Amino acid sequence: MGASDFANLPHIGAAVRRKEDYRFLTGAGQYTDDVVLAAQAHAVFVRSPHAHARINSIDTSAAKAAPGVLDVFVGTQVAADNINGLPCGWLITSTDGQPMKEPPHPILAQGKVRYVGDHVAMVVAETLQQARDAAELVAVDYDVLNAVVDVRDAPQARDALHDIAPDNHCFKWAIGDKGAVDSVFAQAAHITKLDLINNRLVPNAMEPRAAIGSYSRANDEYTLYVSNQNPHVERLLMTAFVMGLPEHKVRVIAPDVGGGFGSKIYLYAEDVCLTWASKKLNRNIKWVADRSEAFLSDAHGRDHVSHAEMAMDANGQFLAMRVHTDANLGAYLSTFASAVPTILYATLLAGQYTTPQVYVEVDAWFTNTAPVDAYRGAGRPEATYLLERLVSRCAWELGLSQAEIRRRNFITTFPYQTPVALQYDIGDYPACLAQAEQLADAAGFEARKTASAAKGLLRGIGYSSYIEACGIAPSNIAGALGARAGLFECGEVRVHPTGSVTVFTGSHSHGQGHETTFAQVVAARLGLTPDQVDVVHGDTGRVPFGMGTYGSRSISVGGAAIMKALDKIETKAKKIAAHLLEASDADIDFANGEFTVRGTDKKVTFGQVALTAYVPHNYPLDKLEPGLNETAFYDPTNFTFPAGTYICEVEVDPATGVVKVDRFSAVDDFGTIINPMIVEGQVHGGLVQGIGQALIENCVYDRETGQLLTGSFMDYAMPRADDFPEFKLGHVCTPCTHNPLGTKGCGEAGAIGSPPAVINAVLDALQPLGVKDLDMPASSARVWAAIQQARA
Ligand code: MCN
Repeated sequence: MGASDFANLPHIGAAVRRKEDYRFLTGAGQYTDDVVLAAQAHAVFVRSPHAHARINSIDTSAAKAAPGVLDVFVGTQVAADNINGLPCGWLITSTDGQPMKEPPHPILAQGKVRYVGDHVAMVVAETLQQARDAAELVAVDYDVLNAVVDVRDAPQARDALHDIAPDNHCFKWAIGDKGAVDSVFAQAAHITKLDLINNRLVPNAMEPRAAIGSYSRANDEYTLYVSNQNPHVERLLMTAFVMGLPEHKVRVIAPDVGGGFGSKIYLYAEDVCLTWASKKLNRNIKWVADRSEAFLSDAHGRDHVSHAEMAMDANGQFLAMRVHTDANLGAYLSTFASAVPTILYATLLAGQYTTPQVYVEVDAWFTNTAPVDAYRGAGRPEATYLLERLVSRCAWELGLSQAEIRRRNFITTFPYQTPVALQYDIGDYPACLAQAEQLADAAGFEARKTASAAKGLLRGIGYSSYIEACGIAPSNIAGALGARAGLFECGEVRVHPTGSVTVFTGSHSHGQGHETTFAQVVAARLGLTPDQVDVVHGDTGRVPFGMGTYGSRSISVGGAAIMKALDKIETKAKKIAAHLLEASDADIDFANGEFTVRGTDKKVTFGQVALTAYVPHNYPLDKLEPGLNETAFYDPTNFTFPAGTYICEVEVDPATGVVKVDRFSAVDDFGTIINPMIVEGQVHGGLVQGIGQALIENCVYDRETGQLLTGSFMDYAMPRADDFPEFKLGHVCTPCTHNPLGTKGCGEAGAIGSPPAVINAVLDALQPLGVKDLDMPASSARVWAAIQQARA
């Protein structure tokens, strides 16, 4: 079935209420901490209080003797049991042809700790309180070393983190033709330059990470319950790379998961420790992070320091761009850390524009901070922030409007090959901008600005035209770029004898509503209602295989795998129907849940066919197996390229520096939309995260000691509903050309497109005062300070 036929099916584009919400709203969800196994013990991790220190000794004797303690584990036992360190899933090759530096990432510290929160020991006791009390008794003798937390300080750090990276440098990577870019710059009529920082963020999923390790002596099998976004990947990494176990002996279950935003993609040390210790103690062992632990030990996001330049002709036509970025990787390489500031970042720097030449160079550094990895958007927010800030600055320097400079440079013919590897299949960027200006009432801005001025307030408008690559990705391209895994997805459609359906998907839902939207897809194809379709995910014991959820890939890759399985179901069901109707299967049509013989009024329902498949009394058994159950794997041929324009309007109080977001309009192109209500929710959530980054969220380590200064919600400001106006959303639809649903991912767009719109608006407001630059977050203190500095 083609994407345009699919878009016209019933239930597609319908705002079906989320099936999963009844469970969540009535407290019936099953999160990892809700799982209680027999004789469950509890683990507590002893974490480093220092950012960088040598471990002279660890004395666990008092802790082991404490009441209820089953054992205390340290790094030497890990090494003795040949448990490897955590692997990195993406190999980046430096410009000199050398592989990136991959220092060991032990699950319990061996000889050294490298960030505050690094894992030193695991205490297991009968009760949580006993484990906590005993953890206090673990005595660690440290020699404190100098710490480095800011990426700009990393090359000069007095004490390197890892022996194999004496200057803390992990890799230098580049894309584009430097020579060609430099020669365009040498002759350009105008060059705009910008230095900017993309602030470090803490993901803060509502449910902190949690895991239960379990071992069965009866069959020598492990089960790991874990709050995670991709259980099959977790299992693959843990078995094949870390523990050396056969995969079929480990089952990973990620039950209900209360948000992840990227931070639960990775294999973490705690997950391995619990699995390993469950066999050693022959006990089920639970660990649930408290919020302080989450701040310290979840992988963080962003943390780039960049310099960007755009070369233009006198009319504001972009001729070439060059960028240098220093990326903070934290203390160790997390699972996808190396892909974020490279493949997922630099390849997006052409944006929506025809810039013929782009050159990007990235230096990646180790620092004494928590590992940095993908966080909602992963590389693409960093690219969009840089590019869209630069583009608005170009406009201001040339005296053009923010809309006009974008319109002059938009790509309008597709497919479009960018100079940074990606090929966009389709889009309509001018249409998104035009609709966003209409929604935002851009024409009325000057009048509103005058009204604000009458109140003593400064009003500004900011534009951002983002593009992202999601639906990650073709395995062969990813492999050529360094991925150490495939990036397909798997779906199984199991039709039951009574005609209801269970779908098993390798995608994982942790807030995105898959149980509803995937059911809509199946119901649409088979002529059922979404209630007749159940969606199972998050269990390696039930789902055949999966690559999980990140990069807004689930509907476009996971959904497409289900579509392929549905094609197989339809083909087989038509054969059964043809037999029942005594016709040739070539003459059978299937629509609205009915099989008909073309040109006749003979028909049979999907339910009758399903029953026949399992009660094959009248059945072509000589040619066809009974049953109606199909599995498919889908590997996309390209990314999908959602794009849009966001317009933000702010009022700034020059006396206090307080920024109020007064209007926010977002027009996105997600191709065909399955469920507009869920998509709207995804965009709202993304916008809140992006605007949060732009205005208040900031993860700060002390530059001298390496202590995390923003380790609780008292110090790390999370956005709240009353920080925002009612968002105005609009859509343009250019269906993706290469997946059978025509969908493009929507899960990250809001977080990608919004930060530059906000900062551009604040800078626009502050222009009369001479403020030309501002880094995120534009907190009132920072804005006020920038105003004072400009006035001085
Ligand atoms: N959808 C749709 N029509 C489209 C595109 C998507 O109806 N054209 C629906 C999908 O069917 C799905 C939802 O929208 O129900 C999101 O789909 P998609 O864009 O494919 O993204 P994923 O499901 O793969 O979700 C991942 C994405 C990412 S990468 C992050 S990070 C993120 C996000 O989703 N983390 C989230 N949204 C989140 N939402 C919640 N509540 N919690 C998180 O941790």
